[in-house]
Amino acid sequence: MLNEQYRSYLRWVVYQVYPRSFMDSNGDGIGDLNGITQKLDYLKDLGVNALWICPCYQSPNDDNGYDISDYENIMTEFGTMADMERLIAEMHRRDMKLIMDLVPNHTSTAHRWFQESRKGKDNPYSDYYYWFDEKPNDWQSVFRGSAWEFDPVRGQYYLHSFAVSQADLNWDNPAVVKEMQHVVDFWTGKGVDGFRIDVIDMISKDIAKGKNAFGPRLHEFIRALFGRENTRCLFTVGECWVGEIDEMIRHCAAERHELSTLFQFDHMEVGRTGGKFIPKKDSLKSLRDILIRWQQLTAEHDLLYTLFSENHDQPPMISRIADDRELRYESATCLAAMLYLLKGIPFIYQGQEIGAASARYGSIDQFDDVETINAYRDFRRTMPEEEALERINFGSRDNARHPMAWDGGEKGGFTTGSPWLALHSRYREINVQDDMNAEKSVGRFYRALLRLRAAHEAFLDGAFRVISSPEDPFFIYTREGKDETWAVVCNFESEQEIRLPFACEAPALASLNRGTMEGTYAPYECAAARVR
Ligand code: TEU
Ligand code: CA
Repeated sequence: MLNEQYRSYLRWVVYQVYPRSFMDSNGDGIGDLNGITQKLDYLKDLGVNALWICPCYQSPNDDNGYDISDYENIMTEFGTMADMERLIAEMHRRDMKLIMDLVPNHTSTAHRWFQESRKGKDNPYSDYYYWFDEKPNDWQSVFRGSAWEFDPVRGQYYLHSFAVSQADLNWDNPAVVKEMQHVVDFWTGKGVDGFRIDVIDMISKDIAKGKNAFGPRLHEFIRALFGRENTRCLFTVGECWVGEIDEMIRHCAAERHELSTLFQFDHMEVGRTGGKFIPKKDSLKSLRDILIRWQQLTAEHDLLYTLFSENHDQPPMISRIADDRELRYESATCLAAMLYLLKGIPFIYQGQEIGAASARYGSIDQFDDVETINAYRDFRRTMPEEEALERINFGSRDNARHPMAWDGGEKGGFTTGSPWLALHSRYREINVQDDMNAEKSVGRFYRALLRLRAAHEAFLDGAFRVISSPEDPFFIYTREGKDETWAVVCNFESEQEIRLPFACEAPALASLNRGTMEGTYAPYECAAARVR
């Protein structure tokens, strides 16, 4: 049984904001904190009551804020600390929770700590990072190339698991633990309600044993951040690459006072193969089977599960395993019903609520993401431009980072200036205003779904039960609460005759007009009803 604090998180509906691309309030073409404040009522109306805001700390933006040069100051382009304090106050006035993005594994090489550390071996910051005379192994960066960079100032190699300018912090140095505890306390003091923690499993390494993550002190370090008296009250969600339930238990069992929950990424591999740039024919069936597994595992072990299908690193799911063209509305609403009526905490990525799809561009110059550009350079060593661009268009993180299109006007209602990244190639078709006015509106469906979910305890902590069979080309499940049971039907890519083993009321939620829960379902049609 989940404890009271964890059960309260089941009422959270989190919207992930990529601040650079959400709303520009001052015409410089870059999204900012005041732009988020301007849109709080839009988010409240959507049915959201918590925000996860990607890093907005001082940064040179080599990795768009995940390369931090000052954890306790706001990125110049995003505004001021006063703007952040106003955003927090305005959110709390609307009873919205704020989850900040903590990046404890690495800093920008522009950070004061790195600038001091590189000066030599005898200063207080010398061991804040990993320094070696020679490369101790052949580790590769996640963004390609060696993970070891020679620094001419210090005359040694330092570790960077990501971009060259993202130096990994040495957590075995107690001073680093203290610094990160201070960062958590600083933002908790500002009224922040929780943290999403970037690559949390990497903060403990064992270089001698070749482990760049899940090192021997991982849980000690996580507890050093969130197991303290003043931090146990925080909501914490780790970006973890755990594969098995026993690892998730070690991270998230309530009595361990480590993480409240985590992002489990098994389903992020659907629709692709051999890394993130090569598509693979796939369908919602793959997503369904993974969701079923983790619904059952987390229920069995009283763990909180995060319900998400995208984020700022992933191309939109409907472009990968559904139909983002002729059946874009049906695909987007089916994915929402399939995901967000399950047991867990909904995480909605900006644009998902209007059926955002992947973009397409004809030149690498229209991309920004460091991972994408490094991958393109790699591909061009062995393949023609056209094939390299095909891969980039499929897998680039920029697919999720185009400025939010609030309308189909000249700059998509995002800015009055020149947008930092090209507007989405389909923004005139996919934008908030046109969606809300459309006969089939993804946004209206999201509002109805989130209202239904919030109104019925069965969707918050009712038991999950699979009704459909593994070979069915659709997904039927129920949520059994104390007083009522609800059924959810999500059809996949082909028209199906669907029968249920129980009687239902008329659908309380339906993506297309239908009067009963049984009968013919159009491709990607979905519905939910109370079981009689
Ligand atoms: O991503 C961690 C991570 O594992 C990356 O490999 C990411 O999943 C990859 O881009 C997927 O192809 C986190 C952040 O979410 C990401 O935006 C940062 O670039 C990265 O850490 C470094 O901070
Ligand atoms: Ca701006």
